[in-house]
Amino acid sequence: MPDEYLSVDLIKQNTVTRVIGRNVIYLPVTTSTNEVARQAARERATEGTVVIAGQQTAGRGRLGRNWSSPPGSLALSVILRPQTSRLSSLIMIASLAVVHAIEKVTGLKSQIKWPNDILINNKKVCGILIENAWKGSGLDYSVIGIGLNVNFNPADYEEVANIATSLSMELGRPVSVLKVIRTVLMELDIYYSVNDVFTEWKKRLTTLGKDVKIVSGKTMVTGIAESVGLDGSLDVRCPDGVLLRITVGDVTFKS
Ligand code: BT5
Repeated sequence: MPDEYLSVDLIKQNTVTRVIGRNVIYLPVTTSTNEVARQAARERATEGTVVIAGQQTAGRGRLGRNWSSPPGSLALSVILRPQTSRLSSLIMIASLAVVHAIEKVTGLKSQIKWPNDILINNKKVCGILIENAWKGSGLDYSVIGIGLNVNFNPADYEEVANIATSLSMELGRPVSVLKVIRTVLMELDIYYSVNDVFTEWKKRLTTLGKDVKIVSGKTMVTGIAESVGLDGSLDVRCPDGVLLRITVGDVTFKS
C-alpha cells in the first residue's frame, strides 16, 4: 500500500496497544522523526506518543551520521519515560520488536547485530537510534528512533547501495507500510511491558561467537565477541586473552 494512503486514523485502527501509539503524529515527509519527537517530549507529550514519517530530509544515525530515508522508507520515533534502570533495555525492546514485526508481516527472518542494527542476509534493513534527555539527575524522556527500509531499492541510492537491503527487495514484492507500522507498534508495546527482554535479545544476536573488529571512536579492537552484559555491553576476547567490555562501537565481521 503506498504511503499516501496513510493517516493517523488508519494507523490507529486495529492497532491494539496499552502505551505505544496512544498519540500518533503522522507526517508524510519531515526532517527527522527523532527531532520532532524530542520537541513534542519537551512540550510534555504523553509517554507512548509516536511520530511517523514516510521520508526524512535530515534523518540521523549515531554520532551525527546520516540516515537515508528516501520514499518507501519508514521512520518511526516513540517517546518513552521509563525508569532509569530500564534504559539499557530499550535497544533490546526495539530490536526484538522490529525482528518480530518483520517476520509477522513478511515471513522474513532477520538478525540483530550489536549494538543497533537489524540485518537480512548480512545487509542492514533497519537502524535504531535511542536518545535520552536528562533533567537534573533524572531522566526526562527517551526517544526510540527506528529507521526501516520497506519499499525501495537501495541500489538506487549510492550512499547505501552496498550495505543496505529493504523488505521489498528481500521479498520480491512491495510490502504494506501500514501493516508494518501497526505491527511494529504492537510488538513494541508487548516488549515494553515484558520484564526480561535480555534473554531473548542475547539469543537473537548474530554477533556472538564471531570474529569481530570493533571501532569505537579512535580505538580499534579485534577478537571474538564472547558475550553481552545485562547493560547491553559486548564482551570481546582479544587475541592476548584479555576480555574487554565494549559499550559503544561499530562492528565488522572478520570472516
Ligand atoms: C543507525 O545509526 O543505524 C540509527 C539509524 C536511526 C534512524 C532512525 S529513522 C527514525 C529516527 N529519526 C532519525 O533521524 N533517526 C532515527 P548508525 O549505527 O550510526 O548507522 C548509520 C549508518 O548506516 C550510516 O553511516 C550509513 O552507513 C548506514 N545507513 C544510512 N542510511 C541507511 C539505510 N537507509 N539503510 C541501511 N543503512 C543505512
